[in-house]
Amino acid sequence: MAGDADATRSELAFVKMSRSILIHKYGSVFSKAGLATLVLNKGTASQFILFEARHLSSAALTKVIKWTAVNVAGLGAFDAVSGATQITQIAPSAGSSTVPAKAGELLNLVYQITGAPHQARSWAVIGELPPGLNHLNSTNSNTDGITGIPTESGNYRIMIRAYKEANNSGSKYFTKTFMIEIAPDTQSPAISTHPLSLITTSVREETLQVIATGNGLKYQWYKGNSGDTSAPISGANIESLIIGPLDEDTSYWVRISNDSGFIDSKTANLEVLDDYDSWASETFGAVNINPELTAPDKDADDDGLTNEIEYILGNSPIKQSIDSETTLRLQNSKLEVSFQTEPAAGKGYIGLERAYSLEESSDISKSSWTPVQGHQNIIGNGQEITISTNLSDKTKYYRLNVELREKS
Ligand SMILES: [Ca+2]
Ligand SMILES: [Ca+2]
Repeated sequence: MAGDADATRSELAFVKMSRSILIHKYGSVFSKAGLATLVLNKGTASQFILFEARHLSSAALTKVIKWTAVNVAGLGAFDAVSGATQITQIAPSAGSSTVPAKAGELLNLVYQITGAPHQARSWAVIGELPPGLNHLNSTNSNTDGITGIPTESGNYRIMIRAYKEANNSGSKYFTKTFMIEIAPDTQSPAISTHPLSLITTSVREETLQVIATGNGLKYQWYKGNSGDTSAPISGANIESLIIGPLDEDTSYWVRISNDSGFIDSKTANLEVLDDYDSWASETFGAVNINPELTAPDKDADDDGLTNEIEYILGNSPIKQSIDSETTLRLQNSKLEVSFQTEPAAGKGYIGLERAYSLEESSDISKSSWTPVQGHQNIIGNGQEITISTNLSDKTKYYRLNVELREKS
C-alpha cells in the first residue's frame, strides 16, 4: 500500500531529523503531495497527520482533516523555511493571522513553528477559546492545533505560545496572536419534537421538553400562547421546563434561537384536572395517618361516610361530618326542602364541579326515584337551595344526588 510505504519513509525521515541532519534531503525524499496526505497509525487508535508548511495547500489539508478523526501530533518533522522563527497558520488560511470559521462547521486550525528548525516541547493557548473548540495541545512537536465545532459566532482573539521546554516552562518561547473569526451559522433552528399538551393535577410536577436541531441554540420558555412574548419565564433557558404543581390551566411555549434566526414551538396546554388521588394526597398528606386508611373505600374518621363520599360531598375525611344544613320543614302550608351547596374548589377539585340534583319518591323503592323538575344539575357555589312544594296527603320522600364531574 502506498500509505504504508509513506509511513515507513516518514519514520525514516523522523530518525534522520532527530539527528538534526539532512534537512535539505527531507524535501527530496518525499513527493510534496505524499507528505501532505500522510496518515500514520502509531500502534494506538490515535491517528497522526504529518505535514509541512512548504508542501501544503491549505485546501488539501482541510480536506484531509475533515475525513480523518484528527489528533494532530507532529512526529518531529522539521520545517526548512528559512528566516526568523515564528508561528504560522497552516490551515484553514495558510499564513494568515486571522482564522476564518463558521458556527456549526468543523474548524481545524493548524499552526506550526516555522523558520529555523525548531520543535516545541509544549504549547499554550492564552485567552479564551470560542465555545466548542479544543486545544489539541501536542507535545514535542512543531505542529499543534485547535479543533472542534464552534457554536457561537464572533471574533475571538487568542495567543498561541510554543515553549522550548515541556509543561509550558522556561523562558524560551514564541507567541503568535490569531483572530478566530466565526461567522454566524446559516442553519436556523428547527424543532423535531414540540412540547406536548397534557393533563395534570394540582399536586403534581410536570416536565415539558423540546428537541431542536441547529447550532448555538438558545432557549426561552414563555407562559401563554405561541408567539406571545409578554410573559417570559425567568431562568427557563434549557430544553426542558419543570412546571407545577399548577392551580389552573396554563399554556407554555418555547422560542429557540441562534445566530440565523428563531423558531417558536407549538403551544403546550396543561390542563389541571384533579381526582381522588390528588385530593387524598393533599388532605391526608398534612396529617399523620395510616396509609391504609386513605383508600377511597375506607372511613378514616369513622363517621359512616367513606373517604370517597367525603370527597364527593366536600367534607373532611379526618373530621366527623354532620350534615346540619339539609332541612325539611313546613312553611306557609308548603313543604320546603333546603340545602347548602358546597363549591368544588381548592386542591383536589381543580377542573371539577359539584352538581346537585333533587329526586323524589313516594315509596323509596329503587326504581321509584324521579327527578324534581327545575332542580337538576345545580352547580354548587356555596348557595343555599330551597325547594318549595305544595303539600299533599301523599307521603313523599326526597333525596339529594351529588355528582363531582369535569367542569362543563
Ligand atoms: Ca368518613
Ligand atoms: Ca368526615
